[in-house]
Amino acid sequence: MDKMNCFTMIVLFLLHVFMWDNKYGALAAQGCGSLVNNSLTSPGYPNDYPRYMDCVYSLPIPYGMAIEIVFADFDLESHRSCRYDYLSISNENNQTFGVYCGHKTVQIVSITGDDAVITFHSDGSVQKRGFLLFFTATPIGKGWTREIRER
Ligand SMILES: [Ca+2]
Repeated sequence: MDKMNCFTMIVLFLLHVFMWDNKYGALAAQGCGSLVNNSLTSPGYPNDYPRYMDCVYSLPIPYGMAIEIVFADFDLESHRSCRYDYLSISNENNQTFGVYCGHKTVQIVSITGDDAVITFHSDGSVQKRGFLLFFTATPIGKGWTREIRER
């Protein structure tokens, strides 16, 4: 094999690996799951979530209410600005209520707007157990967050 042929073979091989990786990502993204009985788990939970996941979940917020999300279990790859794996909580106007990663015990996030939008992303390495979230609709300003603060 001359040098040119060898180079072509390497390029074709790398292209193949890249495309396989992309295909894997697309397949994995189909396994995002959905909200069941006001709860949401990461793909594969309580086993480690797959790599290359991009999941978006949307939940309508009843008029005059806020949605409160309780982190019953939460363990994502840790990074100080959550650039690898993250859970992002926003509403339909892209108003962000928080971006989370690492290990968290019970934490409550309150969302207002028309829809709660939850986004989960994982990158190509280091997978963790993921999350178990619970959703509750409460009248605005009378949620658990406030009750805890007033105690
Ligand atoms: Ca990761």
